[in-house]
Amino acid sequence: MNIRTNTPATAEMQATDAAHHMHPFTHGNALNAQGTRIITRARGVWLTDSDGNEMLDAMAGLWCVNIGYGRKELAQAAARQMEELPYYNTFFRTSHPPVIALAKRLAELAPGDLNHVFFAGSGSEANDTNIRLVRSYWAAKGKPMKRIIIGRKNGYHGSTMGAASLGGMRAMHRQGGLPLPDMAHIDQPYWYGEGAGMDPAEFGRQRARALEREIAWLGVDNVAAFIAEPIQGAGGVVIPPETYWPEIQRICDEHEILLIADEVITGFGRTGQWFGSQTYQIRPHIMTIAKGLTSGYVPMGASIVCDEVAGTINAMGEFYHGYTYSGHPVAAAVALENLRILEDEGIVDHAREVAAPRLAARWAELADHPLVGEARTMGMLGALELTPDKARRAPFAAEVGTVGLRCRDICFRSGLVMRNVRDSMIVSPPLVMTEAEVDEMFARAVRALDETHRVLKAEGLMVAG
Ligand code: PXG
Repeated sequence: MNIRTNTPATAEMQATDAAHHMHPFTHGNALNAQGTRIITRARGVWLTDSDGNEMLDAMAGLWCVNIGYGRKELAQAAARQMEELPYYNTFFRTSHPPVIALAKRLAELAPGDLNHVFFAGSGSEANDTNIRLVRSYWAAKGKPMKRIIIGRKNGYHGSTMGAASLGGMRAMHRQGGLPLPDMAHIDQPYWYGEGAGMDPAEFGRQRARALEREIAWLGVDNVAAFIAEPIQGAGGVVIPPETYWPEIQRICDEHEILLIADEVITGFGRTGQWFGSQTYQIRPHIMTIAKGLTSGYVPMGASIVCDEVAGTINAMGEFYHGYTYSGHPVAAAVALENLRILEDEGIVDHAREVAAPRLAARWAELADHPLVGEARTMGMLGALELTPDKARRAPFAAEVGTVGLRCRDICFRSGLVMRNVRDSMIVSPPLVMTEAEVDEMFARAVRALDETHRVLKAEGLMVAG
């Protein structure tokens, strides 16, 4: 444990933070009693806090810093654009060079005929755009009844009213009267958690066919679209069985259902291809992007839309939708520079051929740890399912999340940002990680798991529920 006691400067910032800053996804009073960790600098895959502690960031911020921290080229691109044209909108028959270049670049990178980009400020906003796009599309096609969008339980699509409704997070729905009308949610392809005893391939097919059943139940004339993350991120890095996506694709093809791939996490190299849709050979009509689009250096999200949907929307008259910051020039300039770096430095290839295989190999070793029920990876995403009973892969007797949170705190204290979802631990590191850095991440994970195991035993928490 290399944590030093808080300096007076840190304590003062913590007090001010507690007094005035409301944090996202946080129990405010609990946090304020404990105090925040204040991150002051970052380089490569390393974070530094206000007391000088260094931490290896196995989460790439919040799944977004794909090219790593501290790339001056992005700062320079932002500065140049701010001096040239810091802001202009794209509403009233106006456009500007960076947004034009970025739309073209994204159309080139995105698979199939995803050739048209509607810009937003975040992934949530982009998904709100998608709700309006797909409903407007069907209305323009003379089928205004096709309004229902099917998502998945434990899916995550953002935190606005619309995006949270698409998502299947029950705790979020309970706050604020969600989901909005005309949203439905099917079961997720979470084999470890929900497929016990079943062959994974069969489980994958079964969970995909839940979509077909739901469409039949709701009536195909009422269903506009299905939205899903190629791999669920916030839900706990749920990697679907290989049978899942081909079956989903078949169902969407056979029924008149638009497919929205939410690539906010899986985009821009995370799975070893530019997009998760390529990894899983999905042919979406719309793709949601954000995060890795700018490597998180500035906020930006977008919907990349296929020829048919964009053509219909463009022809229907005015689409009454847009954000002040749709296609913000500074964000667009930063995104372009980020994409240039990803491409020129072969970072997606590096992720696929160097970093991800190393992560997969080291992660597989963790499967032997007495606390680990399953260790899985896909590209630069990984999860560890913690269990008190390896043989039965049983859950803990303690309230769900108790052990995960314990482990997360121990990770942080031992210089590793690896976070928990329920009682699983997840990683999504910068794609630029070297093999040595993957090894360092692994070594820190082992130390943290050992320490967690020791603490759980000492406190009598290694008990199955
Ligand atoms: N779709 C997906 C798949 C996401 O992961 C969003 C949409 C929303 O993007 P914005 O930019 O509006 O946040 C996300 C965001 C977590 C966590 O705890 C994950 C996200 C956001 C906040 C927390 O893992 N993902």
